[in-house]
Amino acid sequence: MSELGPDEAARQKRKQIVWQLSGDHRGINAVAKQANIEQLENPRDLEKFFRDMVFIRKFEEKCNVAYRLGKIGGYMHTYIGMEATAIGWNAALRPNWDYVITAYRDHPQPLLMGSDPIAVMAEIMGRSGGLSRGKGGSMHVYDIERGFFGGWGIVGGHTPLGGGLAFAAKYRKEDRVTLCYLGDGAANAGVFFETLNMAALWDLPVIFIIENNEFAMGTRLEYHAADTELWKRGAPFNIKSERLDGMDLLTVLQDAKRIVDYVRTEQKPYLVEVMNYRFSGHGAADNDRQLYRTKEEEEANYKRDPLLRLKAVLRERNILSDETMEAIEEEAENRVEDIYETADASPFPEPHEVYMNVYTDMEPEVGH
Ligand SMILES: Cc1ncc(C[n+]2csc(CCOP(=O)(O)OP(=O)(O)O)c2C)c(N)n1
Ligand SMILES: [Mg+2]
Repeated sequence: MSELGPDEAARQKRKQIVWQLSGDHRGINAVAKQANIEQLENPRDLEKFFRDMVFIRKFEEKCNVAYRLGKIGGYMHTYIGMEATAIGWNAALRPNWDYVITAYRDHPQPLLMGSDPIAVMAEIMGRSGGLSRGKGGSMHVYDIERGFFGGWGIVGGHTPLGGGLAFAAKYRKEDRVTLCYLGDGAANAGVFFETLNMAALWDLPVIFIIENNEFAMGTRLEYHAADTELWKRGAPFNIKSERLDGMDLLTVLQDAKRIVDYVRTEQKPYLVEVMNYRFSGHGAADNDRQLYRTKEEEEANYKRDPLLRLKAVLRERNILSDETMEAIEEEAENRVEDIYETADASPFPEPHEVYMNVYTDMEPEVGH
């Protein structure tokens, strides 16, 4: 038994799988040279995706700084390192029509779905200008107008809601697709299996995206899942399932489009296991990652960085020069600073608001 896990062989096997899926064994420049940009109607779209990815990365890096300054309270979990997954899947959706629901790594989705970034930042900072009026915080960003249904903290607990969204769409005869993201840890939750059963039974147009970032808090996949082949979770329910790469944006775009189109047309559920990796700790307060993973492992995964990969494609295929990419990064950094300053000027909710929008008819007690 190794120091980090009961099954070194399983880890090595997964590394092989991940390498093959993403072509990592060939090196990012070689992959970039052969990147399938022809799948895009307009290769210049890659510039937009690059801007999105840089913006999300800078936005969350700022969140990390703000958390350390005490400007953000409670729990906060970033999506840093996993951005290609949300960007690629979001691109396959119909804006302001399809539905998305996720757990608590929920900053990128509303940003991608068109929510006001100031309102996203203000929510994370617990301010009244936030999307949930500052009462949800980082884990409960929500923007119903855009079709973003949160932002949930109970592991696996939102998966039946994802099924419910798809049920509602089908019941109303609307051809909306629901993306229900969940983590590898959440894939063990009992309620997820019940949801799969009903989704299959009622042919619900929902895609369960299991983001296998290899950890549930400080617990490695082999320690928490009896079967680490998470894509097989759909098999007992006859749900079409597959394992996909989550780090290479071009690959994600292609897979996501194919599957979203299938689900919209066929009106059936789908399940994917997406291989990605979280670069940061579990949450902003997790600062001893070496308790459960080695520095060498982190270094190897930083080389799979979706942002580095996308930059390699833009450079190798002569879409953007290094200078232009640097300018875009600087622009995003300044934009994030402005967003942060504006959000910071928003007040905290009034104390009496704590009793609003909750299931109670209690009157606030004087002195509390
Ligand atoms: C039902 C429940 N049990 C335990 C927790 C504590 N908890 C919070 S996050 C987490 C790990 C979940 O890991 P995963 O689903 O892989 O998501 P990731 O954080 O990797 O995105 C746990 C156990 C919780 N929030 N809810
Ligand atoms: Mg995980």
